[in-house]
Amino acid sequence: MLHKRSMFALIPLVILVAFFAGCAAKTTPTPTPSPSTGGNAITITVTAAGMAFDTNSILVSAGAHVTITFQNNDNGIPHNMAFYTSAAATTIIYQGARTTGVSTVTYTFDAPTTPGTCFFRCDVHPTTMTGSFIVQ
Ligand SMILES: [Cu+2]
Repeated sequence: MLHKRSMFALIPLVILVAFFAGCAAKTTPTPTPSPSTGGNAITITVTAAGMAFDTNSILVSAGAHVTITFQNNDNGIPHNMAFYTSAAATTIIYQGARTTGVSTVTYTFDAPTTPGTCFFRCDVHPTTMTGSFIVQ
């Protein structure tokens, strides 16, 4: 009688162990999404030399994670890259730190999620160093 009762007591325990073993086997680790490895990342190099950018147009996808390597080759002269929603330069998208040449800085920011033609410039030379920041 005592032996029979022990057997019944064991059954739920066996089921419980089997249940947890099954869960563990079926559970696979879920990869953690990383913002920097999204399919919408772009890396650009822009050079400032002779008081000018080497490009007057930068094209990115909407919402792209943008990395810009900014090379300032003008010895002793500060430049930066700043991105605005329009040429009026009233609404900042991203304002890169000024850097005095010769130097290199890296800027990272997310492009607007709405397509459109925006604007970039050097804030130190806002009338001569300008370009279109095209979000598509
Ligand atoms: Cu400048």
